[in-house]
Amino acid sequence: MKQGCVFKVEGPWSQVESDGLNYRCSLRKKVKVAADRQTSPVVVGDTVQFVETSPGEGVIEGILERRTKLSRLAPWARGKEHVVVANMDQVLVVVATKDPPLKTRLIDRYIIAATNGGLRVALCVNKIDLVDEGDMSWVKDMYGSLGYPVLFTSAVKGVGIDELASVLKDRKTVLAGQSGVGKSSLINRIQPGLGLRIQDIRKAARKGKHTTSWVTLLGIDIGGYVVDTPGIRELGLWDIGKQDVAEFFGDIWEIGKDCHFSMCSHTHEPRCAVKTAVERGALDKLRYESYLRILESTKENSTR
Ligand SMILES: Nc1nc2c(ncn2[C@@H]2O[C@H](COP(=O)(O)OP(=O)(O)OP(=O)(O)O)[C@@H](O)[C@H]2O)c(=O)[nH]1
Ligand SMILES: [Mg+2]
Ligand SMILES: [Zn+2]
Repeated sequence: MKQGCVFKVEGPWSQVESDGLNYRCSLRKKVKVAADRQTSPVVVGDTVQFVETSPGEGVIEGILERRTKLSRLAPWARGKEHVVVANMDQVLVVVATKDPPLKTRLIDRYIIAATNGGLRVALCVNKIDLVDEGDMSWVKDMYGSLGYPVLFTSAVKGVGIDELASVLKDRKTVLAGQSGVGKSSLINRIQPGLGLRIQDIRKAARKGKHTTSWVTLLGIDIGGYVVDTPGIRELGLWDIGKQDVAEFFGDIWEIGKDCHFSMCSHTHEPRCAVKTAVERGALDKLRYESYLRILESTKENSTR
Protein backbone atom coordinates (compact mmCIF):
# COMPACT_ATOMS: atom_id res chain seq x y z
CA MET A 1 0.00 0.00 0.00
CA LYS A 2 1.24 3.48 -0.89
CA GLN A 3 0.41 6.77 0.81
CA GLY A 4 0.00 10.08 -0.98
CA CYS A 5 -1.64 13.49 -1.10
CA VAL A 6 -4.62 14.37 -3.29
CA PHE A 7 -3.87 17.47 -5.33
CA LYS A 8 -6.87 17.45 -7.64
CA VAL A 9 -10.27 15.74 -7.83
CA GLU A 10 -11.95 15.48 -11.21
CA GLY A 11 -15.21 13.59 -11.16
CA PRO A 12 -14.45 9.98 -10.21
CA TRP A 13 -10.68 10.50 -10.47
CA SER A 14 -8.34 11.70 -7.78
CA GLN A 15 -4.87 12.85 -8.73
CA VAL A 16 -2.50 11.66 -6.03
CA GLU A 17 1.14 12.60 -5.48
CA SER A 18 3.34 10.05 -3.75
CA ASP A 19 7.15 10.14 -3.53
CA GLY A 20 7.35 12.65 -6.36
CA LEU A 21 5.17 10.61 -8.73
CA ASN A 22 1.60 11.26 -9.82
CA TYR A 23 -1.12 8.62 -9.89
CA ARG A 24 -4.63 8.75 -11.26
CA CYS A 25 -6.76 6.92 -8.73
CA SER A 26 -10.32 5.66 -8.51
CA LEU A 27 -12.07 4.94 -5.24
CA ARG A 28 -12.89 1.62 -3.60
CA LYS A 29 -16.64 1.51 -3.03
CA LYS A 30 -16.40 1.07 0.76
CA VAL A 31 -14.65 4.46 0.93
CA LYS A 32 -17.55 6.11 -0.93
CA VAL A 33 -20.17 4.64 1.37
CA ALA A 34 -18.33 5.71 4.52
CA ALA A 35 -18.69 9.37 3.56
CA ASP A 36 -22.18 9.63 2.11
CA ARG A 37 -23.13 12.63 4.23
CA GLN A 38 -20.53 14.58 2.29
CA THR A 39 -20.71 15.66 -1.33
CA SER A 40 -17.43 13.92 -2.11
CA PRO A 41 -15.67 11.20 -0.14
CA VAL A 42 -12.22 12.37 -1.16
CA VAL A 43 -11.14 16.01 -1.41
CA VAL A 44 -8.02 18.00 -2.28
CA GLY A 45 -5.54 17.91 0.58
CA ASP A 46 -6.57 14.45 1.76
CA THR A 47 -3.89 11.94 2.67
CA VAL A 48 -4.91 8.63 1.12
CA GLN A 49 -3.72 5.04 1.06
CA PHE A 50 -3.86 3.41 -2.34
CA VAL A 51 -2.66 0.39 -4.28
CA GLU A 52 -0.98 0.85 -7.61
CA THR A 53 -2.90 -1.20 -10.17
CA SER A 54 -0.88 -0.28 -13.24
CA PRO A 55 1.94 2.25 -13.78
CA GLY A 56 0.58 5.68 -12.78
CA GLU A 57 -2.86 4.32 -11.85
CA GLY A 58 -4.31 3.15 -8.58
CA VAL A 59 -7.28 2.55 -6.30
CA ILE A 60 -7.80 4.46 -3.06
CA GLU A 61 -8.43 2.08 -0.17
CA GLY A 62 -8.66 4.56 2.68
CA ILE A 63 -8.57 8.22 3.68
CA LEU A 64 -6.63 9.29 6.74
CA GLU A 65 -8.40 11.39 9.35
CA ARG A 66 -8.48 15.07 8.40
CA ARG A 67 -6.45 17.39 10.61
CA THR A 68 -8.45 20.43 9.46
CA LYS A 69 -11.11 21.15 6.87
CA LEU A 70 -12.83 24.04 5.18
CA SER A 71 -16.48 23.06 4.84
CA ARG A 72 -19.58 24.68 3.49
CA LEU A 73 -23.19 23.71 3.20
CA ALA A 74 -23.74 22.35 -0.30
CA PRO A 75 -26.38 24.54 -1.96
CA TRP A 76 -26.86 21.89 -4.65
CA ALA A 77 -27.29 18.98 -2.19
CA ARG A 78 -29.19 20.41 0.73
CA GLY A 79 -27.98 19.33 4.13
CA LYS A 80 -24.77 17.74 2.91
CA GLU A 81 -21.35 18.87 3.92
CA HIS A 82 -19.11 20.03 1.10
CA VAL A 83 -15.50 19.85 2.19
CA VAL A 84 -13.65 22.29 -0.07
CA VAL A 85 -10.19 21.24 1.06
CA ALA A 86 -8.62 19.21 3.86
CA ASN A 87 -5.47 19.48 5.97
CA MET A 88 -4.57 23.13 5.29
CA ASP A 89 -3.08 25.39 7.96
CA GLN A 90 -4.88 28.59 7.09
CA VAL A 91 -7.45 30.30 4.91
CA LEU A 92 -6.48 33.47 3.10
CA VAL A 93 -9.80 35.22 2.59
CA VAL A 94 -9.38 37.36 -0.52
CA VAL A 95 -11.63 40.36 -1.12
CA ALA A 96 -11.35 43.23 -3.58
CA THR A 97 -11.55 46.93 -2.79
CA LYS A 98 -14.09 47.11 -5.63
CA ASP A 99 -15.09 45.11 -8.73
CA PRO A 100 -16.56 43.11 -7.02
CA PRO A 101 -17.43 45.30 -4.00
CA LEU A 102 -16.12 44.30 -0.58
CA LYS A 103 -18.64 42.49 1.62
CA THR A 104 -17.81 42.02 5.28
CA ARG A 105 -20.62 39.49 5.44
CA LEU A 106 -18.64 36.99 3.39
CA ILE A 107 -15.47 37.64 5.42
CA ASP A 108 -17.33 36.93 8.65
CA ARG A 109 -18.75 33.73 7.24
CA TYR A 110 -15.32 32.54 6.14
CA ILE A 111 -13.94 33.30 9.60
CA ILE A 112 -16.63 31.10 11.13
CA ALA A 113 -16.21 28.23 8.67
CA ALA A 114 -12.41 28.33 8.96
CA THR A 115 -12.32 28.54 12.75
CA ASN A 116 -14.83 25.73 13.03
CA GLY A 117 -12.66 23.58 10.78
CA GLY A 118 -9.49 24.21 12.81
CA LEU A 119 -7.93 26.71 10.40
CA ARG A 120 -6.29 30.05 11.01
CA VAL A 121 -7.46 33.08 9.04
CA ALA A 122 -5.70 35.94 7.28
CA LEU A 123 -7.40 38.60 5.19
CA CYS A 124 -6.16 39.94 1.87
CA VAL A 125 -7.67 43.12 0.45
CA ASN A 126 -6.68 42.99 -3.22
CA LYS A 127 -7.05 45.59 -6.02
CA ILE A 128 -5.73 48.28 -3.67
CA ASP A 129 -4.62 50.12 -6.84
CA LEU A 130 -8.26 50.99 -7.55
CA VAL A 131 -8.79 53.10 -4.40
CA ASP A 132 -6.98 55.31 -1.90
CA GLU A 133 -5.43 53.08 0.72
CA GLY A 134 -6.88 55.33 3.41
CA ASP A 135 -10.40 54.41 2.32
CA MET A 136 -9.67 50.84 3.35
CA SER A 137 -8.03 51.45 6.72
CA TRP A 138 -11.29 50.61 8.48
CA VAL A 139 -10.88 47.01 7.29
CA LYS A 140 -7.44 46.82 8.89
CA ASP A 141 -8.78 48.41 12.06
CA MET A 142 -11.79 46.10 12.31
CA TYR A 143 -10.20 42.74 11.53
CA GLY A 144 -6.72 43.61 12.78
CA SER A 145 -8.11 44.38 16.22
CA LEU A 146 -9.81 40.97 16.20
CA GLY A 147 -6.39 39.41 15.71
CA TYR A 148 -6.46 38.54 12.01
CA PRO A 149 -3.53 39.62 9.82
CA VAL A 150 -4.77 42.04 7.15
CA LEU A 151 -2.82 42.54 3.90
CA PHE A 152 -3.33 45.18 1.22
CA THR A 153 -2.26 43.95 -2.20
CA SER A 154 -2.42 44.64 -5.89
CA ALA A 155 -1.72 41.62 -8.07
CA VAL A 156 -1.66 43.89 -11.11
CA LYS A 157 0.70 46.56 -9.73
CA GLY A 158 2.73 44.20 -7.55
CA VAL A 159 1.89 45.89 -4.26
CA GLY A 160 2.15 43.95 -0.98
CA ILE A 161 3.46 40.80 -2.61
CA ASP A 162 6.42 40.43 -0.21
CA GLU A 163 4.06 40.60 2.76
CA LEU A 164 1.82 38.04 1.07
CA ALA A 165 4.80 35.76 0.49
CA SER A 166 5.74 35.91 4.16
CA VAL A 167 2.22 34.86 5.14
CA LEU A 168 2.27 31.95 2.67
CA LYS A 169 5.83 30.76 3.22
CA ASP A 170 6.15 27.25 4.66
CA ARG A 171 2.43 26.96 5.25
CA LYS A 172 -0.48 25.28 3.56
CA THR A 173 -2.91 27.99 2.55
CA VAL A 174 -6.25 27.91 0.79
CA LEU A 175 -7.22 31.09 -1.04
CA ALA A 176 -10.95 31.66 -0.92
CA GLY A 177 -13.38 34.39 -1.84
CA GLN A 178 -15.76 35.69 -4.47
CA SER A 179 -15.16 35.20 -8.15
CA GLY A 180 -13.09 37.96 -9.73
CA VAL A 181 -11.33 39.22 -6.59
CA GLY A 182 -7.95 38.07 -7.92
CA LYS A 183 -7.10 34.79 -6.18
CA SER A 184 -5.47 33.21 -9.23
CA SER A 185 -3.75 36.51 -10.12
CA LEU A 186 -2.15 36.64 -6.66
CA ILE A 187 -0.92 33.05 -6.90
CA ASN A 188 0.56 33.79 -10.33
CA ARG A 189 2.44 36.70 -8.73
CA ILE A 190 3.84 34.50 -5.97
CA GLN A 191 4.83 31.76 -8.38
CA PRO A 192 5.38 33.20 -11.85
CA GLY A 193 5.23 30.51 -14.48
CA LEU A 194 2.27 28.65 -13.01
CA GLY A 195 0.13 30.40 -15.58
CA LEU A 196 -3.14 29.88 -13.76
CA ARG A 197 -6.00 31.06 -15.89
CA ILE A 198 -7.25 34.46 -14.88
CA GLN A 199 -10.34 36.30 -15.92
CA ASP A 200 -10.13 38.11 -19.24
CA ILE A 201 -10.41 41.79 -18.40
CA ARG A 202 -12.86 42.31 -21.26
CA LYS A 203 -15.16 39.68 -19.80
CA ALA A 204 -14.79 40.92 -16.25
CA ALA A 205 -18.22 42.53 -16.32
CA ARG A 206 -19.89 39.22 -17.08
CA LYS A 207 -21.52 38.12 -13.87
CA GLY A 208 -21.40 34.60 -12.56
CA LYS A 209 -18.52 33.61 -14.78
CA HIS A 210 -15.98 31.61 -12.85
CA THR A 211 -12.52 31.44 -14.29
CA THR A 212 -11.05 28.84 -11.95
CA SER A 213 -13.18 25.72 -12.07
CA TRP A 214 -11.17 23.20 -10.06
CA VAL A 215 -9.75 23.24 -6.57
CA THR A 216 -6.02 22.65 -7.08
CA LEU A 217 -3.13 22.17 -4.69
CA LEU A 218 0.16 23.70 -5.84
CA GLY A 219 3.63 23.68 -4.35
CA ILE A 220 5.38 27.08 -4.24
CA ASP A 221 9.13 27.65 -4.47
CA ILE A 222 9.32 29.87 -1.36
CA GLY A 223 8.13 26.81 0.60
CA GLY A 224 4.61 25.70 1.32
CA TYR A 225 1.50 24.98 -0.67
CA VAL A 226 -1.36 27.06 -1.94
CA VAL A 227 -4.80 25.91 -2.98
CA ASP A 228 -6.61 27.92 -5.64
CA THR A 229 -10.40 27.64 -5.42
CA PRO A 230 -13.23 28.75 -7.70
CA GLY A 231 -14.98 31.88 -6.43
CA ILE A 232 -18.28 31.58 -4.65
CA ARG A 233 -21.11 34.04 -4.19
CA GLU A 234 -22.40 32.88 -0.85
CA LEU A 235 -20.93 30.67 1.84
CA GLY A 236 -23.53 28.47 3.49
CA LEU A 237 -22.40 27.51 6.97
CA TRP A 238 -22.27 23.83 7.72
CA ASP A 239 -22.66 22.48 11.26
CA ILE A 240 -23.14 25.89 12.89
CA GLY A 241 -26.16 26.15 15.15
CA LYS A 242 -27.78 29.40 16.24
CA GLN A 243 -26.26 29.06 19.68
CA ASP A 244 -22.75 28.81 18.21
CA VAL A 245 -22.64 32.06 16.26
CA ALA A 246 -21.62 34.42 19.08
CA GLU A 247 -18.59 32.25 19.87
CA PHE A 248 -17.09 33.17 16.52
CA PHE A 249 -17.53 36.90 17.10
CA GLY A 250 -14.82 37.34 19.74
CA ASP A 251 -15.68 40.98 20.43
CA ILE A 252 -19.42 40.30 20.83
CA TRP A 253 -18.68 37.25 22.95
CA GLU A 254 -16.62 39.36 25.38
CA ILE A 255 -19.19 42.15 25.68
CA GLY A 256 -21.99 39.56 25.98
CA LYS A 257 -20.58 38.34 29.29
CA ASP A 258 -22.24 41.41 30.85
CA CYS A 259 -25.73 40.71 29.48
CA HIS A 260 -28.47 40.21 32.04
CA PHE A 261 -29.41 36.80 30.66
CA SER A 262 -26.68 34.22 30.36
CA MET A 263 -28.26 32.76 27.21
CA CYS A 264 -28.80 36.22 25.68
CA SER A 265 -28.95 36.12 21.86
CA HIS A 266 -28.41 39.91 21.76
CA THR A 267 -31.52 40.35 19.63
CA HIS A 268 -34.67 41.10 21.68
CA GLU A 269 -33.63 40.55 25.31
CA PRO A 270 -33.76 43.41 27.85
CA ARG A 271 -30.58 44.66 29.55
CA CYS A 272 -28.39 43.37 26.73
CA ALA A 273 -24.81 44.61 27.01
CA VAL A 274 -24.21 44.10 23.30
CA LYS A 275 -27.10 46.30 22.20
CA THR A 276 -26.01 48.91 24.73
CA ALA A 277 -22.47 48.81 23.33
CA VAL A 278 -23.80 49.44 19.82
CA GLU A 279 -25.88 52.40 21.05
CA ARG A 280 -22.85 53.88 22.79
CA GLY A 281 -20.59 53.33 19.80
CA ALA A 282 -18.35 50.89 21.68
CA LEU A 283 -19.23 48.13 19.22
CA ASP A 284 -19.18 48.77 15.49
CA LYS A 285 -22.70 48.75 14.08
CA LEU A 286 -21.44 46.84 11.03
CA ARG A 287 -20.16 44.05 13.27
CA TYR A 288 -23.46 43.81 15.09
CA GLU A 289 -25.43 43.77 11.84
CA SER A 290 -23.18 41.05 10.46
CA TYR A 291 -23.79 39.02 13.61
CA LEU A 292 -27.55 39.43 13.25
CA ARG A 293 -27.53 38.42 9.58
CA ILE A 294 -25.53 35.29 10.26
CA LEU A 295 -27.71 34.42 13.23
CA GLU A 296 -30.78 34.80 11.02
CA SER A 297 -29.40 32.54 8.30
CA THR A 298 -28.28 29.81 10.69
CA LYS A 299 -31.85 29.60 11.96
CA GLU A 300 -32.93 28.57 8.49
CA ASN A 301 -29.93 26.43 7.68
CA SER A 302 -29.29 24.85 11.06
CA THR A 303 -28.15 21.30 10.58
CA ARG A 304 -29.00 20.35 14.15
N1 LIG B 1 -7.04 46.48 -10.90
C1 LIG B 1 -6.73 45.24 -10.48
N2 LIG B 1 -7.24 44.16 -11.14
C2 LIG B 1 -6.90 42.94 -10.69
C3 LIG B 1 -6.06 42.74 -9.57
N3 LIG B 1 -5.94 41.41 -9.35
C4 LIG B 1 -6.68 40.80 -10.31
N4 LIG B 1 -7.26 41.72 -11.12
C5 LIG B 1 -8.12 41.43 -12.28
O1 LIG B 1 -9.34 40.90 -11.80
C6 LIG B 1 -9.84 39.90 -12.70
C7 LIG B 1 -10.11 38.61 -11.94
O2 LIG B 1 -8.89 38.03 -11.51
P1 LIG B 1 -8.76 36.46 -11.22
O3 LIG B 1 -7.39 36.24 -10.69
O4 LIG B 1 -9.20 35.65 -12.38
O5 LIG B 1 -9.85 36.29 -10.05
P2 LIG B 1 -10.23 34.97 -9.23
O6 LIG B 1 -10.48 35.39 -7.83
O7 LIG B 1 -9.20 33.91 -9.44
O8 LIG B 1 -11.64 34.56 -9.91
P3 LIG B 1 -12.31 33.07 -10.01
O9 LIG B 1 -11.28 32.13 -10.51
O10 LIG B 1 -13.45 33.26 -10.95
O11 LIG B 1 -12.78 32.75 -8.62
C8 LIG B 1 -8.77 39.77 -13.80
O12 LIG B 1 -9.20 40.51 -14.92
C9 LIG B 1 -7.54 40.36 -13.18
O13 LIG B 1 -6.65 40.92 -14.13
C10 LIG B 1 -5.54 43.90 -8.90
O14 LIG B 1 -4.79 43.85 -7.92
N5 LIG B 1 -5.91 45.12 -9.40
MG1 LIG C 1 -9.31 31.98 -10.17
ZN1 LIG D 1 -27.08 40.31 24.99
